[in-house]
Amino acid sequence: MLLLHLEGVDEEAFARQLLPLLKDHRIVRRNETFDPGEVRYLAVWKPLPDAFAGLDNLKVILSLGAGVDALLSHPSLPRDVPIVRFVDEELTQCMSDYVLCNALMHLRAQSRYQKDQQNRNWSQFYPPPAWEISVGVMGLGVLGSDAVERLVAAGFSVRGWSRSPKKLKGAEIFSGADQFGPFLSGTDILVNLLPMTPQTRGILNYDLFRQLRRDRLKGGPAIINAARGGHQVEADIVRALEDGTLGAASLDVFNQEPLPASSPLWDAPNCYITPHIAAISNPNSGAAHFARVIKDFEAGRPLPHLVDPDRGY
Ligand code: NDP
Ligand code: OXD
Repeated sequence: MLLLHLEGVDEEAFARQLLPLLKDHRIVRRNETFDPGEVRYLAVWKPLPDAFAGLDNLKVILSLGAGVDALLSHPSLPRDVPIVRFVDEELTQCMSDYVLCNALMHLRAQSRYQKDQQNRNWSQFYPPPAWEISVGVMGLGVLGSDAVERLVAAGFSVRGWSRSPKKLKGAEIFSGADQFGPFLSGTDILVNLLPMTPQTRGILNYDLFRQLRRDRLKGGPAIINAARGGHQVEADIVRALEDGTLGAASLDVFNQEPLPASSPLWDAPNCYITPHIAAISNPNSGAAHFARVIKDFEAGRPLPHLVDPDRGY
């Protein structure tokens, strides 16, 4: 039996898509009557406090999110059940589209021209070619490494930073805490695609902003955060945008979502806010993913994209 616990997502659409793919399985939703002891698979998005209640025979947890921070911090998460996270071509494409769009916007001095237009001011300033601007990507997993590839193809100078060393074509790679400073000091546009872990919480703070390169991008360095709101210290972003430590910020994620109307981020200068839409897990690909994982598991094949709870992602 597969239980859908897709809080905030169209569960009915998922059930409809899954039915023909998993004909031999009973698919249940939380509001139906079923014996929780019979549930073998849990497909989950934003787990509620009772997400695991009575699920004593669970074999696999299928996360609809690429990020599993909410699952791993759940107090009732069964520790011995494997978690498979969502990895999907469309999700990856959309995330890289978001990163590229915002990096190009900062390269092409969009904040400046937007203000000039509002003031009916004709002032010619020629943005530099992409290769003069260095985009630094934090997190070089599924999403970060694709973003690097797309930024390299767009002509930027690209650098990346991750926990372990890597090789990515056309990019300079840094790893570990020792190389974080040198990574930041050559970065004009900083992209965050890290998972949310105790080590990465609050990483986007004022002290970090001061370490970014200041002399290339007119108006100051920019940040792009499409990972998790918990990565950013929002008061520090407002302060940095106001005092010019940062020239611009593109934010797709927030500490509290929806972003409260009272947040000073809404009015911060050159702050580009989107409502957690950089990349979405859609019912078509999500259902295909869940069905594939279950079928592979039942055929004795290894589970893909396994989360390591000790590592935190
Ligand atoms: P992956 O797990 O594939 O990659 C994580 C990367 O971060 C790895 O390169 C890893 O290093 C690196 N990393 C982890 N911890 C550290 C650390 N302490 N220091 C340096 N590097 C570290 O994740 P994905 O690329 O699939 O996704 C990244 C995040 O994007 C998700 O966790 C999720 O929060 C967010 N997301 C946001 C969406 C949105 O719509 N805004 C949509 C989808 C995802 P190493 O390679 O050495 O292991
Ligand atoms: C995810 C997200 O983690 O959409 O997949 O944020």
